[in-house]
Amino acid sequence: MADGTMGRAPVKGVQVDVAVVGAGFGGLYMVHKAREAGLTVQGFEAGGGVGGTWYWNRSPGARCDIPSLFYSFTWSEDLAREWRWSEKYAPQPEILKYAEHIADRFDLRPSFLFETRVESAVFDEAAGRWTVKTNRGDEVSARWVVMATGCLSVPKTPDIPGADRFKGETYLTGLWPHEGVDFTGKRVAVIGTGSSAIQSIPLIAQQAAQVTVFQRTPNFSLPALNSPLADAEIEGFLEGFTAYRDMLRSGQSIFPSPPPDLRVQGEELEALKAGLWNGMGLMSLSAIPNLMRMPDLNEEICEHVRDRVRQMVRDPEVAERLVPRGYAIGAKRPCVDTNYYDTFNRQNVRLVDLRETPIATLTETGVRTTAGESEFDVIVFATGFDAMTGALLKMDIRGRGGRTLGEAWAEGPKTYLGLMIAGFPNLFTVTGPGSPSVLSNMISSIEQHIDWISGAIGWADGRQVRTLEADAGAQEAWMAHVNEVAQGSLYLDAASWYMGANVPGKPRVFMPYIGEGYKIRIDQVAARDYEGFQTE
Ligand code: N01
Repeated sequence: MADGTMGRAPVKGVQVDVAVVGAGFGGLYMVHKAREAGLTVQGFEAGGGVGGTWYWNRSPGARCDIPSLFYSFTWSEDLAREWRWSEKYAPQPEILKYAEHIADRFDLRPSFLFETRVESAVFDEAAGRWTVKTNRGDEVSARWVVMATGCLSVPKTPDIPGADRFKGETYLTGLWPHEGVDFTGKRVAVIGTGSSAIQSIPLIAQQAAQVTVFQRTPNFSLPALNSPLADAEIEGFLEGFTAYRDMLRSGQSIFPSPPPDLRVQGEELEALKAGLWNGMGLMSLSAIPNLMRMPDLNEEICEHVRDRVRQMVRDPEVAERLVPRGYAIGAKRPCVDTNYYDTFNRQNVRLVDLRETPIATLTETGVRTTAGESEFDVIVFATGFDAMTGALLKMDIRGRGGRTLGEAWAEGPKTYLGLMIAGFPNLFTVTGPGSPSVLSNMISSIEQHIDWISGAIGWADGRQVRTLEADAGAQEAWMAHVNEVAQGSLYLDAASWYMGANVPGKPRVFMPYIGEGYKIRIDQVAARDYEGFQTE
């Protein structure tokens, strides 16, 4: 549903304190904080409603891979107490409703222009302001710009020969039709085996006549063991709410901080392995200390998971093809599934291993691999996103001296703390590269960043500071630190989207920050009058 901005006249000549790009969780909270501080704000959103990635990603089975109770904001205790999740892992429609509830509860929609894509943001050095332009002819001048554009919001164009030749139905998981898709009686190809595919394949297979899964790299997946949330679980969470919120605020949580340097073995290791099957998904993996720094330990866990896959899939040849190899568990984002492996025991599901028989081309009627051609009615591209930098680089962002963000990031993204970029004053990134971001609980990291950004704006405004900007030297030192802590980790060995490796031509740089105490560090920077930032 559009939010009433269709057919409107362009907004011109308006000056605001803050421009917010995106009406996902980050953009919604930022608008709330800015208004609470008495600032004028203009939000922009390409979609017809709020929700960001949860507005677009409506493919079957889409749901969060962090338990819902933790996939929640903590900044409003009232909100936490009045919102009720129905399942352990909330489905996409419910997460979207949560975003809509926040928008209504805090009356945030009037601050956004919907169906409006920001095309450029250009910094005027003389005025110390940004000019933001959109595809609807809007031109708004803002002192501050907050890019709440999401880390997984730009679906990758399928880089498959003949991708536009197929004449049947095609869908991208990241841009799913709002009215849904009826697969009944259809022959369906799914290309890709990341989280989006692993969540949707079991449901598509229940409906379609046949499903053929084209797998290039098998993924590690753990069972969600999803279930309705019992009252007692919700009450237990709410009883501990204040302590949980304080733990997040103090930066002492296991998410996003990795576990401490401990060696696990013997019974303790066996218990941690068993824990992978308890339905806590990614949280159970992150409970294994040093998983990403100890190759032997990691391989032991990989083999444990592989054995489980072999037990779940009846045909041993299919099982062997589904078993992930050649990279560490955790180095590509593991999935949390419902009946994924069991789906390959169905008569109507076939697996094509693209490592044995790569796709030669899509044809008008199907997919041709080196082993021959198969016909389909529908192709689902579950081929992923231009992650972390895609949405930012899609816009024409120009900082000091007219330098584009594309030029500044030609060798990969560079930020100070994942929050600001040298040469781009007064512009913030939410969960940007160089922060824990996609390796953390995103909603908690979004909350941390918006709190920090609001604090920085308040501090600068209180001192009549015209511009706040990451110092080039501080940024260089931070990036050196980000790279240093990543060295020796198993993340660097996998061709993952964390590394930009899934997008042809994208610089291969490990983008998230995996050091400890990130939140403590950014709070210290603020407490030291924004150490590492320059002001004018
Ligand atoms: O994308 P992906 P996704 N030919 O990049 C394959 C979040 N998310 O949308 O690995 C053939 O993981 C590609 O193969 P390979 C979550 O953070 C969360 O599934 O490059 N295959 C891979 O198998 C997740 O990690 C949820 O060899 C091609 C797949 O397509 C992130 O979003 C749900 C190909 C892409 O997998 C991205 O997930 C959904 C080609 N040309 C998503 N190009 C939750 O649970 C790509 N592939 C919260």
